Amino acid sequence: MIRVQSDRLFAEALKYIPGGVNSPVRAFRAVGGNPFFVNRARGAKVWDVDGNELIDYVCTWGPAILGHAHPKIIAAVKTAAEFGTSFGIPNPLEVTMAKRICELVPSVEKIRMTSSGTEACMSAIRLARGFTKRDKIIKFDGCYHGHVDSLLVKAGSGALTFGQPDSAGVPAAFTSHTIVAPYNDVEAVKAIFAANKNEIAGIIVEPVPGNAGLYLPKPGYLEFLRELTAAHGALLIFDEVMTGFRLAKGGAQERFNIRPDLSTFGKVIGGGLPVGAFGGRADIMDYLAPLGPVYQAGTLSGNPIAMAAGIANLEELLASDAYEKLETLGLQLEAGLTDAAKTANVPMRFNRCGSMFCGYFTGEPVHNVADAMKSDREKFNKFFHGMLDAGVYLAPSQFEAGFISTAHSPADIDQTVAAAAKVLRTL
Ligand code: KE4
Repeated sequence: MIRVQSDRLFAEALKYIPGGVNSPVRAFRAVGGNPFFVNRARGAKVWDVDGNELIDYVCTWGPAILGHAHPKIIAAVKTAAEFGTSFGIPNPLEVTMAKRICELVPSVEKIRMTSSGTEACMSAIRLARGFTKRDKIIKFDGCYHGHVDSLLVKAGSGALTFGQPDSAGVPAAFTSHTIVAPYNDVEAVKAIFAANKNEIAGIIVEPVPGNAGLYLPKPGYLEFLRELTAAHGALLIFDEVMTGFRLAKGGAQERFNIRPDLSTFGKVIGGGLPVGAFGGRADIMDYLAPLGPVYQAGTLSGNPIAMAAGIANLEELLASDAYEKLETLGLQLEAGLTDAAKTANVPMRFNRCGSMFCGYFTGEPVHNVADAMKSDREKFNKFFHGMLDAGVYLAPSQFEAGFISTAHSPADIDQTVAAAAKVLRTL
Protein backbone atom coordinates (compact mmCIF):
# COMPACT_ATOMS: atom_id res chain seq x y z
CA MET A 1 0.00 0.00 0.00
CA ILE A 2 1.45 3.40 -1.06
CA ARG A 3 2.03 5.68 1.91
CA VAL A 4 4.27 8.41 0.49
CA GLN A 5 2.47 11.28 2.22
CA SER A 6 2.34 9.40 5.52
CA ASP A 7 6.06 8.70 5.39
CA ARG A 8 6.77 12.35 4.57
CA LEU A 9 4.62 13.50 7.49
CA PHE A 10 6.21 10.95 9.82
CA ALA A 11 9.70 12.22 8.92
CA GLU A 12 8.52 15.75 9.68
CA ALA A 13 6.78 14.67 12.90
CA LEU A 14 9.95 12.98 14.15
CA LYS A 15 11.68 16.37 14.15
CA TYR A 16 9.25 17.90 16.63
CA ILE A 17 7.41 15.12 18.49
CA PRO A 18 9.14 12.35 20.46
CA GLY A 19 8.81 9.20 18.35
CA GLY A 20 6.68 11.25 15.96
CA VAL A 21 3.55 10.53 17.99
CA ASN A 22 1.54 12.03 20.82
CA SER A 23 0.84 8.61 22.31
CA PRO A 24 3.36 5.76 22.08
CA VAL A 25 1.07 2.96 20.94
CA ARG A 26 0.40 4.87 17.68
CA ALA A 27 4.06 4.57 16.68
CA PHE A 28 3.91 1.00 15.26
CA ARG A 29 7.09 0.24 17.26
CA ALA A 30 5.69 -3.16 18.23
CA VAL A 31 4.57 -4.20 14.75
CA GLY A 32 7.33 -2.46 12.79
CA GLY A 33 7.13 0.00 9.92
CA ASN A 34 5.97 3.61 9.97
CA PRO A 35 2.57 4.71 11.26
CA PHE A 36 0.18 6.14 8.72
CA PHE A 37 -1.50 9.52 9.11
CA VAL A 38 -5.26 9.96 8.92
CA ASN A 39 -7.05 13.18 8.07
CA ARG A 40 -10.55 11.86 7.47
CA ALA A 41 -12.84 9.29 9.12
CA ARG A 42 -16.49 8.40 8.73
CA GLY A 43 -18.48 5.43 9.99
CA ALA A 44 -16.34 2.31 10.17
CA LYS A 45 -13.72 3.73 7.81
CA VAL A 46 -10.66 5.93 8.03
CA TRP A 47 -8.70 7.34 5.06
CA ASP A 48 -4.98 7.97 5.30
CA VAL A 49 -3.34 11.01 3.74
CA ASP A 50 -2.44 8.89 0.68
CA GLY A 51 -6.13 8.22 0.14
CA ASN A 52 -6.07 4.57 1.27
CA GLU A 53 -9.41 3.48 2.76
CA LEU A 54 -9.27 1.21 5.82
CA ILE A 55 -11.90 -0.61 7.85
CA ASP A 56 -11.08 0.63 11.36
CA TYR A 57 -11.14 -1.78 14.34
CA VAL A 58 -9.37 0.65 16.69
CA CYS A 59 -12.20 3.24 16.68
CA THR A 60 -9.84 5.77 18.33
CA TRP A 61 -9.35 3.16 21.12
CA GLY A 62 -13.07 2.98 21.96
CA PRO A 63 -14.83 6.37 21.76
CA ALA A 64 -16.13 5.88 18.20
CA ILE A 65 -18.69 3.27 19.26
CA LEU A 66 -21.17 4.74 16.75
CA GLY A 67 -18.45 5.00 14.12
CA HIS A 68 -16.52 8.11 13.16
CA ALA A 69 -18.08 11.54 12.46
CA HIS A 70 -21.57 10.45 13.47
CA PRO A 71 -23.89 13.23 12.25
CA LYS A 72 -25.57 13.60 15.64
CA ILE A 73 -22.19 14.12 17.36
CA ILE A 74 -20.94 16.53 14.69
CA ALA A 75 -24.16 18.55 14.94
CA ALA A 76 -23.97 18.64 18.76
CA VAL A 77 -20.36 19.84 18.68
CA LYS A 78 -21.12 22.53 16.07
CA THR A 79 -24.11 23.81 18.05
CA ALA A 80 -22.19 23.89 21.34
CA ALA A 81 -19.19 25.59 19.73
CA GLU A 82 -21.35 28.47 18.50
CA PHE A 83 -21.94 29.44 22.15
CA GLY A 84 -18.29 29.31 23.20
CA THR A 85 -15.64 26.64 23.65
CA SER A 86 -15.07 26.76 27.40
CA PHE A 87 -16.36 28.81 30.33
CA GLY A 88 -14.58 27.59 33.46
CA ILE A 89 -17.99 28.26 34.97
CA PRO A 90 -20.63 25.59 35.61
CA ASN A 91 -22.64 24.90 32.46
CA PRO A 92 -25.98 23.07 32.02
CA LEU A 93 -24.46 20.24 29.94
CA GLU A 94 -22.37 19.12 32.93
CA VAL A 95 -25.60 18.52 34.85
CA THR A 96 -27.14 16.64 31.90
CA MET A 97 -24.08 14.38 31.60
CA ALA A 98 -23.81 13.72 35.34
CA LYS A 99 -27.52 12.91 35.62
CA ARG A 100 -27.36 10.60 32.60
CA ILE A 101 -24.44 8.61 33.94
CA CYS A 102 -26.04 8.28 37.39
CA GLU A 103 -29.24 7.03 35.71
CA LEU A 104 -27.35 4.49 33.57
CA VAL A 105 -24.94 3.16 36.22
CA PRO A 106 -26.74 2.39 39.52
CA SER A 107 -23.50 2.20 41.54
CA VAL A 108 -22.74 5.80 40.55
CA GLU A 109 -24.60 8.12 42.91
CA LYS A 110 -22.32 11.09 42.19
CA ILE A 111 -19.72 11.74 39.48
CA ARG A 112 -16.92 14.17 38.69
CA MET A 113 -15.73 14.87 35.14
CA THR A 114 -12.06 15.02 34.10
CA SER A 115 -10.30 15.42 30.75
CA SER A 116 -8.81 11.95 30.43
CA GLY A 117 -9.08 8.40 31.74
CA THR A 118 -5.69 8.81 33.38
CA GLU A 119 -6.95 11.75 35.42
CA ALA A 120 -10.06 9.78 36.35
CA CYS A 121 -8.04 6.80 37.63
CA MET A 122 -5.49 8.99 39.41
CA SER A 123 -8.31 10.88 41.15
CA ALA A 124 -10.20 7.70 42.08
CA ILE A 125 -7.08 6.29 43.74
CA ARG A 126 -6.49 9.51 45.70
CA LEU A 127 -10.14 9.54 46.75
CA ALA A 128 -10.00 5.89 47.88
CA ARG A 129 -6.90 6.62 49.98
CA GLY A 130 -8.45 9.78 51.42
CA PHE A 131 -11.73 8.09 52.28
CA THR A 132 -10.25 4.93 53.84
CA LYS A 133 -7.20 6.71 55.34
CA ARG A 134 -5.16 3.79 54.01
CA ASP A 135 -2.28 3.98 51.50
CA LYS A 136 -1.98 0.64 49.71
CA ILE A 137 -3.63 -0.09 46.38
CA ILE A 138 -3.82 -3.44 44.58
CA LYS A 139 -3.71 -3.51 40.80
CA PHE A 140 -3.34 -6.44 38.40
CA ASP A 141 -0.40 -7.10 36.12
CA GLY A 142 -1.22 -6.29 32.51
CA CYS A 143 -3.98 -3.87 33.50
CA TYR A 144 -3.50 -0.27 32.44
CA HIS A 145 -5.12 2.66 34.22
CA GLY A 146 -3.47 5.50 32.33
CA HIS A 147 0.01 6.84 32.94
CA VAL A 148 -0.46 7.58 36.64
CA ASP A 149 2.90 7.41 38.43
CA SER A 150 1.69 5.07 41.15
CA LEU A 151 -0.06 2.74 38.69
CA LEU A 152 2.74 2.41 36.12
CA VAL A 153 3.66 -0.88 37.73
CA LYS A 154 3.43 -3.98 35.55
CA ALA A 155 1.09 -1.89 33.42
CA GLY A 156 -0.44 -3.00 30.15
CA SER A 157 -1.07 -1.20 26.86
CA GLY A 158 1.92 0.72 25.51
CA ALA A 159 3.95 0.10 28.67
CA LEU A 160 3.68 -3.66 28.13
CA THR A 161 4.10 -3.31 24.36
CA PHE A 162 7.44 -1.59 24.79
CA GLY A 163 8.57 -3.86 27.60
CA GLN A 164 8.50 -1.04 30.17
CA PRO A 165 5.64 -2.10 32.42
CA ASP A 166 7.41 -0.12 35.15
CA SER A 167 8.25 3.28 33.62
CA ALA A 168 11.51 5.14 34.15
CA GLY A 169 11.12 8.43 35.98
CA VAL A 170 8.82 7.04 38.67
CA PRO A 171 10.60 7.12 42.05
CA ALA A 172 10.34 3.84 43.99
CA ALA A 173 8.61 5.77 46.76
CA PHE A 174 5.72 6.57 44.39
CA THR A 175 4.96 2.91 43.77
CA SER A 176 5.85 1.54 47.19
CA HIS A 177 2.18 1.45 48.11
CA THR A 178 1.14 -0.32 44.90
CA ILE A 179 0.83 -4.09 45.12
CA VAL A 180 0.48 -6.13 41.93
CA ALA A 181 -1.43 -9.39 41.71
CA PRO A 182 -1.98 -11.77 38.80
CA TYR A 183 -5.47 -11.35 37.28
CA ASN A 184 -7.97 -14.19 37.72
CA ASP A 185 -5.93 -15.47 40.70
CA VAL A 186 -7.90 -15.85 43.94
CA GLU A 187 -5.23 -17.05 46.36
CA ALA A 188 -2.75 -14.27 45.47
CA VAL A 189 -5.25 -11.53 46.33
CA LYS A 190 -6.32 -13.28 49.54
CA ALA A 191 -2.64 -13.52 50.58
CA ILE A 192 -2.07 -9.80 49.91
CA PHE A 193 -4.95 -8.84 52.19
CA ALA A 194 -3.73 -11.26 54.87
CA ALA A 195 -0.25 -9.75 54.73
CA ASN A 196 -1.51 -6.15 54.75
CA LYS A 197 -4.29 -6.15 57.33
CA ASN A 198 -6.26 -2.87 57.41
CA GLU A 199 -3.73 -1.26 55.04
CA ILE A 200 -5.41 -1.78 51.65
CA ALA A 201 -7.35 1.30 50.49
CA GLY A 202 -8.72 -0.52 47.48
CA ILE A 203 -8.38 -2.65 44.39
CA ILE A 204 -8.45 -1.00 40.98
CA VAL A 205 -9.29 -3.43 38.20
CA GLU A 206 -10.32 -3.48 34.56
CA PRO A 207 -13.38 -5.77 34.90
CA VAL A 208 -12.59 -7.07 31.39
CA PRO A 209 -8.88 -6.34 30.88
CA GLY A 210 -8.31 -4.81 27.44
CA ASN A 211 -4.71 -3.64 27.76
CA ALA A 212 -2.86 -6.90 27.28
CA GLY A 213 -5.06 -7.85 24.38
CA LEU A 214 -8.39 -8.95 25.84
CA TYR A 215 -9.24 -11.62 28.37
CA LEU A 216 -12.26 -12.21 30.56
CA PRO A 217 -12.80 -12.61 34.29
CA LYS A 218 -13.15 -16.28 35.21
CA PRO A 219 -16.66 -17.12 36.48
CA GLY A 220 -17.04 -15.74 40.01
CA TYR A 221 -13.81 -13.74 39.98
CA LEU A 222 -15.36 -10.28 40.06
CA GLU A 223 -17.82 -11.45 42.74
CA PHE A 224 -14.80 -12.68 44.74
CA LEU A 225 -13.11 -9.26 44.49
CA ARG A 226 -16.37 -7.57 45.56
CA GLU A 227 -16.78 -9.79 48.62
CA LEU A 228 -13.12 -9.67 49.65
CA THR A 229 -12.84 -5.86 49.47
CA ALA A 230 -16.11 -5.44 51.41
CA ALA A 231 -14.91 -7.89 54.07
CA HIS A 232 -11.70 -5.89 54.56
CA GLY A 233 -13.13 -2.36 54.44
CA ALA A 234 -11.32 -1.73 51.14
CA LEU A 235 -12.93 -0.13 48.10
CA LEU A 236 -13.55 -1.91 44.80
CA ILE A 237 -12.76 0.43 41.90
CA PHE A 238 -13.84 -0.67 38.41
CA ASP A 239 -11.80 0.98 35.70
CA GLU A 240 -14.49 1.19 32.99
CA VAL A 241 -12.69 3.74 30.84
CA MET A 242 -12.80 1.19 28.01
CA THR A 243 -15.74 -1.05 28.98
CA GLY A 244 -18.08 1.69 30.22
CA PHE A 245 -21.24 2.10 28.14
CA ARG A 246 -19.69 -0.33 25.62
CA LEU A 247 -20.21 -3.77 27.16
CA ALA A 248 -23.74 -2.76 28.20
CA LYS A 249 -25.49 0.56 28.72
CA GLY A 250 -24.38 0.28 32.36
CA GLY A 251 -20.95 -1.06 31.42
CA ALA A 252 -19.19 -4.23 32.54
CA GLN A 253 -20.72 -3.84 36.01
CA GLU A 254 -24.19 -4.30 34.48
CA ARG A 255 -23.02 -7.21 32.31
CA PHE A 256 -21.46 -8.99 35.31
CA ASN A 257 -23.92 -7.66 37.92
CA ILE A 258 -21.32 -6.23 40.29
CA ARG A 259 -21.72 -3.02 42.31
CA PRO A 260 -18.26 -1.43 42.75
CA ASP A 261 -17.71 1.41 45.21
CA LEU A 262 -16.10 3.67 42.59
CA SER A 263 -15.85 3.49 38.80
CA THR A 264 -13.82 5.38 36.25
CA PHE A 265 -14.99 6.22 32.76
CA GLY A 266 -13.76 7.87 29.57
CA LYS A 267 -13.76 7.33 25.80
CA VAL A 268 -17.49 6.74 24.97
CA ILE A 269 -18.66 9.59 27.25
CA GLY A 270 -16.48 11.99 25.29
CA GLY A 271 -17.71 10.95 21.85
CA GLY A 272 -14.15 11.47 20.63
CA LEU A 273 -13.41 14.60 22.67
CA PRO A 274 -11.17 14.64 25.78
CA VAL A 275 -13.31 13.36 28.64
CA GLY A 276 -12.81 11.14 31.68
CA ALA A 277 -14.93 10.74 34.80
CA PHE A 278 -14.98 8.98 38.14
CA GLY A 279 -17.99 8.32 40.31
CA GLY A 280 -19.61 6.04 42.84
CA ARG A 281 -21.05 6.03 46.35
CA ALA A 282 -22.14 9.52 47.42
CA ASP A 283 -20.58 9.12 50.88
CA ILE A 284 -17.20 8.56 49.18
CA MET A 285 -17.60 11.19 46.44
CA ASP A 286 -18.52 13.84 49.02
CA TYR A 287 -14.95 13.55 50.33
CA LEU A 288 -13.92 15.55 47.24
CA ALA A 289 -13.21 19.28 47.34
CA PRO A 290 -14.99 21.61 47.73
CA LEU A 291 -17.03 19.47 50.18
CA GLY A 292 -14.28 17.30 51.60
CA PRO A 293 -10.51 17.04 52.14
CA VAL A 294 -9.53 15.24 48.90
CA TYR A 295 -8.43 17.80 46.34
CA GLN A 296 -9.11 17.26 42.63
CA ALA A 297 -9.59 19.80 39.83
CA GLY A 298 -9.40 20.52 36.08
CA THR A 299 -9.62 23.63 33.92
CA LEU A 300 -11.52 21.88 31.15
CA SER A 301 -13.40 19.32 33.23
CA GLY A 302 -17.04 19.33 32.06
CA ASN A 303 -16.12 21.36 29.00
CA PRO A 304 -19.35 22.23 27.12
CA ILE A 305 -18.21 20.92 23.74
CA ALA A 306 -16.91 17.65 25.16
CA MET A 307 -20.12 17.25 27.14
CA ALA A 308 -22.21 17.91 24.03
CA ALA A 309 -20.29 15.23 22.10
CA GLY A 310 -20.52 12.70 24.93
CA ILE A 311 -24.21 13.32 25.57
CA ALA A 312 -24.96 12.90 21.84
CA ASN A 313 -22.97 9.63 21.83
CA LEU A 314 -24.83 8.27 24.83
CA GLU A 315 -28.28 9.39 23.66
CA GLU A 316 -27.81 7.84 20.20
CA LEU A 317 -26.45 4.63 21.75
CA LEU A 318 -29.50 4.34 24.00
CA ALA A 319 -32.04 5.30 21.34
CA SER A 320 -30.90 2.56 18.98
CA ASP A 321 -30.52 -1.21 19.09
CA ALA A 322 -26.77 -0.59 19.42
CA TYR A 323 -25.95 -3.32 21.94
CA GLU A 324 -27.77 -6.05 20.05
CA LYS A 325 -26.07 -4.90 16.85
CA LEU A 326 -22.61 -4.85 18.48
CA GLU A 327 -23.16 -8.36 19.84
CA THR A 328 -24.28 -9.70 16.45
CA LEU A 329 -21.31 -8.13 14.65
CA GLY A 330 -18.96 -9.42 17.37
CA LEU A 331 -20.31 -12.95 16.95
CA GLN A 332 -19.92 -12.74 13.17
CA LEU A 333 -16.29 -11.58 13.48
CA GLU A 334 -15.46 -14.22 16.10
CA ALA A 335 -16.95 -17.04 14.04
CA GLY A 336 -15.32 -15.88 10.83
CA LEU A 337 -11.80 -15.36 12.20
CA THR A 338 -11.88 -18.54 14.30
CA ASP A 339 -12.93 -20.54 11.26
CA ALA A 340 -10.33 -18.84 9.02
CA ALA A 341 -7.54 -19.65 11.50
CA LYS A 342 -8.67 -23.29 11.74
CA THR A 343 -8.82 -23.62 7.96
CA ALA A 344 -5.33 -22.12 7.65
CA ASN A 345 -4.18 -24.42 10.46
CA VAL A 346 -2.84 -21.41 12.44
CA PRO A 347 -3.19 -21.68 16.24
CA MET A 348 -5.23 -18.64 17.28
CA ARG A 349 -7.27 -17.90 20.41
CA PHE A 350 -9.96 -15.30 19.75
CA ASN A 351 -11.14 -13.68 23.00
CA ARG A 352 -14.22 -11.48 22.86
CA CYS A 353 -16.62 -9.66 25.15
CA GLY A 354 -19.37 -7.89 23.24
CA SER A 355 -17.71 -5.53 20.77
CA MET A 356 -14.20 -5.81 22.25
CA PHE A 357 -11.89 -8.55 21.01
CA CYS A 358 -8.35 -9.84 20.62
CA GLY A 359 -6.83 -12.62 18.52
CA TYR A 360 -3.79 -14.21 20.18
CA PHE A 361 -1.52 -16.42 18.09
CA THR A 362 -1.41 -19.30 20.53
CA GLY A 363 -3.20 -22.60 20.87
CA GLU A 364 -3.56 -22.17 24.63
CA PRO A 365 -6.34 -20.29 26.45
CA VAL A 366 -5.51 -16.71 27.54
CA HIS A 367 -6.80 -15.76 31.01
CA ASN A 368 -4.12 -13.29 32.13
CA VAL A 369 -1.04 -11.41 30.94
CA ALA A 370 1.29 -14.38 31.53
CA ASP A 371 -0.81 -16.42 29.06
CA ALA A 372 -0.87 -13.45 26.65
CA MET A 373 2.92 -13.25 26.72
CA LYS A 374 3.08 -16.78 25.30
CA SER A 375 1.45 -15.70 22.04
CA ASP A 376 3.56 -15.55 18.89
CA ARG A 377 4.19 -11.85 18.33
CA GLU A 378 6.09 -12.46 15.09
CA LYS A 379 2.93 -14.03 13.66
CA PHE A 380 0.84 -11.18 15.06
CA ASN A 381 3.06 -8.56 13.41
CA LYS A 382 2.92 -10.32 10.02
CA PHE A 383 -0.85 -10.68 10.37
CA PHE A 384 -1.20 -7.01 11.32
CA HIS A 385 0.67 -5.81 8.23
CA GLY A 386 -1.01 -8.30 5.92
CA MET A 387 -4.40 -7.06 7.09
CA LEU A 388 -3.32 -3.43 6.80
CA ASP A 389 -2.23 -3.99 3.20
CA ALA A 390 -5.62 -5.62 2.62
CA GLY A 391 -7.37 -2.47 3.90
CA VAL A 392 -8.13 -3.54 7.48
CA TYR A 393 -6.67 -1.59 10.42
CA LEU A 394 -6.27 -3.65 13.62
CA ALA A 395 -4.70 -2.41 16.86
CA PRO A 396 -0.94 -2.07 16.18
CA SER A 397 0.05 -4.28 19.13
CA GLN A 398 -0.74 -7.77 20.38
CA PHE A 399 -1.35 -6.14 23.75
CA GLU A 400 -4.31 -4.01 22.74
CA ALA A 401 -7.99 -4.77 22.22
CA GLY A 402 -9.95 -4.33 19.01
CA PHE A 403 -13.28 -2.50 18.85
CA ILE A 404 -16.36 -2.83 16.68
CA SER A 405 -18.76 0.07 16.13
CA THR A 406 -22.42 0.17 15.14
CA ALA A 407 -21.20 1.64 11.85
CA HIS A 408 -19.48 -1.64 10.91
CA SER A 409 -21.67 -3.66 8.54
CA PRO A 410 -21.94 -7.42 8.08
CA ALA A 411 -20.29 -6.79 4.70
CA ASP A 412 -17.33 -5.07 6.44
CA ILE A 413 -16.99 -8.12 8.69
CA ASP A 414 -17.18 -10.46 5.68
CA GLN A 415 -14.48 -8.40 3.93
CA THR A 416 -12.33 -8.56 7.08
CA VAL A 417 -12.73 -12.34 7.38
CA ALA A 418 -11.99 -12.87 3.69
CA ALA A 419 -8.80 -10.79 4.03
CA ALA A 420 -7.82 -12.71 7.17
CA ALA A 421 -8.35 -16.06 5.42
CA LYS A 422 -5.79 -15.02 2.80
CA VAL A 423 -3.28 -13.49 5.23
CA LEU A 424 -3.43 -16.38 7.68
CA ARG A 425 -2.41 -18.77 4.91
CA THR A 426 0.82 -16.79 4.46
CA LEU A 427 1.88 -17.03 8.13
P1 KE4 B 1 -6.52 8.07 28.76
O1 KE4 B 1 -5.73 8.86 29.78
O2 KE4 B 1 -5.66 7.53 27.64
O3 KE4 B 1 -7.77 8.82 28.27
O4 KE4 B 1 -7.14 6.78 29.52
C1 KE4 B 1 -6.26 5.92 30.21
C2 KE4 B 1 -6.90 4.55 30.36
C3 KE4 B 1 -7.41 4.19 31.60
N1 KE4 B 1 -8.00 2.99 31.80
C4 KE4 B 1 -8.11 2.10 30.78
C5 KE4 B 1 -8.77 0.78 31.03
C6 KE4 B 1 -7.61 2.42 29.48
O5 KE4 B 1 -7.73 1.51 28.48
C7 KE4 B 1 -7.00 3.67 29.27
C8 KE4 B 1 -6.43 4.08 27.92
N2 KE4 B 1 -6.49 3.10 26.89
C9 KE4 B 1 -5.44 3.16 25.90
C10 KE4 B 1 -5.66 1.98 24.94
N3 KE4 B 1 -5.16 0.78 25.50
C11 KE4 B 1 -5.40 4.48 25.20
C12 KE4 B 1 -4.58 4.51 23.93
C13 KE4 B 1 -3.32 5.29 24.11
O6 KE4 B 1 -2.67 5.21 25.17
O7 KE4 B 1 -2.96 5.98 23.12
